[in-house]
Amino acid sequence: MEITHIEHIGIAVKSIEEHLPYYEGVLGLKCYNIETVEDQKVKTAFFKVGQTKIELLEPTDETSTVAKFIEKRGEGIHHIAYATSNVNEALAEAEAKGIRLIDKQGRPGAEGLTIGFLHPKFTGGVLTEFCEE
Ligand code: CMX
Repeated sequence: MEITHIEHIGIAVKSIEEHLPYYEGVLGLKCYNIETVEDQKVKTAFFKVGQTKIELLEPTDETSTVAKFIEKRGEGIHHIAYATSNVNEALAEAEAKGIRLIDKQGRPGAEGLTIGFLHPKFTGGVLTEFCEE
């Protein structure tokens, strides 16, 4: 696979609104998109930092995997997403190399991207996402 850059870093928060003053007022970043991803049960807020984005993830209900994460581990870094030209090929290659997949195939994510996750138990404890434009 060819990974070109870190597409985004996902950060789990209880409330996007509560954290906007830090990202905008302290770091001086601009929130350019807020979007709900029904499939993932999250509301997302995006900030650009060069080529990479920060994605705040707020659970939309208590069954969201992000709600479970916050309950167990608290707010904080949730995943790292790598940009690649072909998510399905990257997933297949990772699986062939012994990494357990969460997604066998790419699926729709925020910002019109196709996304697919690798299980954190097989990636040194970091939930890892591949993204394709
Ligand atoms: N990073 C690192 N480890 C994580 C993790 C994360 N984000 N989320 C869960 N884990 C760990 C747990 O701590 C747990 O470890 P222990 O067994 O040592 O306690 C283990 O993984 C299993 O986790 P769990 O709490 O039992 O939770 P689930 O198995 O129900 O779900 C996971 C874990 C990663 C499979 C699930 O969160 C998932 O499918 N994630 C992919 C989808 C996703 O995260 N969507 C939200 C973002 C969408 C977007 O970016 O738009």
